[in-house]
Amino acid sequence: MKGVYLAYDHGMEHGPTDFNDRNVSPAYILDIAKRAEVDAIILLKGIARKYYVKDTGIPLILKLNQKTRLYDGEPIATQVCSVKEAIDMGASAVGYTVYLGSRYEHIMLREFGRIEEDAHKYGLPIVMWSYARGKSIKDDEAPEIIAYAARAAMEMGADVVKVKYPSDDSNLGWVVKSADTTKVFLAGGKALDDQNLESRAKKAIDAGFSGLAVGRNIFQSEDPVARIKVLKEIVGSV
Ligand code: FBP
Repeated sequence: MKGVYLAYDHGMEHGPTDFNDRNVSPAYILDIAKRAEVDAIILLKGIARKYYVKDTGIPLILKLNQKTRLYDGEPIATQVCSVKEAIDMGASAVGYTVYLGSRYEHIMLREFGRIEEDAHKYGLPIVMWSYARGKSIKDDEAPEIIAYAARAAMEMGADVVKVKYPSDDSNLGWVVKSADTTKVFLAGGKALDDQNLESRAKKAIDAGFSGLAVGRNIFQSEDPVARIKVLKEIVGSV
């Protein structure tokens, strides 16, 4: 479960504004994943069904819920794919975003709970994107909020939790401790230069994070394969 995961669910989450002529193509992303030997690729079902080939040996994490950014109310992402369908597409794990603190968190928590039961029944790990967001959240990057997000994922039965980097990184170890045995992965966010990305990755790994699940910082880079390889060295998944 240690590693660098390549996330590519942005086309629906943000719209194609994150893409250029090259990385708008799922085939380009799958090729990067293969050449760089990423530890997993994260896709929605539409792309997985058309482009994912299990024989390449890259594990698939199928994201089961999603939203667009066209609606500007309190955040909610609902289920769009079942665990069974994910398994039929060759998934090794499933993923689900919960916006903790949203007015609709109860809907996502309930849905996550059902999916977690299903996934574990079939022997599949489940990854929670645990993001505090909505009107009640004053600072979604405050260290105590990130630790809370990690803890909530553990208590909900997630095997892996993906969290944002906190605005104050002096106690990243507390995030890991709060998650107990749930593996903590770092989300990427907007594009950072090499130095910043590597420094964040090193600090997180030193504090006990198990890896990174990164999108834009890879596919928007000039040399995505090289970038993944550097991150894999830092994580220790080479
Ligand atoms: P990035 O590394 O590009 O931030 O991707 C990670 C991710 O969690 C994606 O899976 C998701 O689409 C995106 O971030 C959501 O970003 P945000 O919540 O900031 O809109």
